[in-house]
Amino acid sequence: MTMTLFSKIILKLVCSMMLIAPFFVSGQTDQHRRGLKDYYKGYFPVGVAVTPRQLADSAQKNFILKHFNSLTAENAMKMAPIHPKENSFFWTDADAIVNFAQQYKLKLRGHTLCWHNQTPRWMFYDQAGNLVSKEVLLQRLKAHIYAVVGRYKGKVYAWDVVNEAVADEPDRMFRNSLWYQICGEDYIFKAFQYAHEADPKAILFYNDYNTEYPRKREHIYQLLKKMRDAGIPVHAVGLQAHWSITNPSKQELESTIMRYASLGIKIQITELDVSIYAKDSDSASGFTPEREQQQAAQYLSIFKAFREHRKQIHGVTFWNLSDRYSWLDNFPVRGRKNYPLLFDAELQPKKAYWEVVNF
Ligand code: HAH
Repeated sequence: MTMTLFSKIILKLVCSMMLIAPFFVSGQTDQHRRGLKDYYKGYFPVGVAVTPRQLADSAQKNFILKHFNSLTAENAMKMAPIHPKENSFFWTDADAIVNFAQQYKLKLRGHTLCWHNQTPRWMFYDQAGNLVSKEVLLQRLKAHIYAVVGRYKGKVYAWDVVNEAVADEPDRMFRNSLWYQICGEDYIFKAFQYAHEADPKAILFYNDYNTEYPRKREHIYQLLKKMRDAGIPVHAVGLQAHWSITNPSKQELESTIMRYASLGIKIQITELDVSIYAKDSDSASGFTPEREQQQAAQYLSIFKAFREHRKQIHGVTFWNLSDRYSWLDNFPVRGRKNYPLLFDAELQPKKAYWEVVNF
């Protein structure tokens, strides 16, 4: 049956009215309904670091569900909070985050199994107060990883197994932590082996910051290459991405992505924020219009790079939800507030947000 041109036009009009009608009815535009995760569907999951208290607050909970499809526990899975004494674990907070992710079908990254910070003192000392031997420390590390990874097996799909083991000093390969002093570099390899034994399906990450600085980038590359060549189960690298309005440049970021990708491993952006202070010594604080503009431009540039490298980038996670609270408040400068995220303290999208979603 053929339709007249007139009836075709009428049909088209009716159909398009039906499509847009719901927005009129609910008074909502596309911009209101869609969250970050929706704009980046087809690119990568978009995640956020959370506390159990945020998930229990209904406004923040709904806001999280609108914008994000992946979570990381900001602190709850770290060694000191979750394993305060050798024979006691504190699961309550981590369980709350895991249950939330299960309930709402969000991806969940585990952070972190072995780090020099937020590690309980008992880990390194015996009852007499002396440092333990390498054998004892590795045994304790294994027990820790088996317990935590084992408990969340099948629920945490990716683990930051080792965090920040590479040194900041350009002439030094490994951070001189107690882990390193007692075990040498072996603790890094062992941590990956234990994690793989505890959950053979989990994607295992080496995670670090300042991954774009040329010397540190090469040191991390060498560590990853050594592990890959030795058959150690490291599957991915996490770029923390604690960046600023001036760092990194798009070109520095792109060469970093390509350098790590050349190892045949996956990359995720694991702890993204863009500090409004170019330097730690910037003491004149405050979210000035100029900084707001620079931050929007930096977010535009890095998300453009992420989209262009979608084949390499397997996830982007923000480190905190909004400028209401960031770990960068008071760090590294005491008394200095930062505004590093896409949403302001009232959870409203900032200029930078629109730069990230308008493409
Ligand atoms: C990250 N370190 C950690 O991975 C994360 O667990 C924590 O919540 C915040 C930031 C970044 C870092 C640091 O802690 C100290 C100095 C430089 C960078």
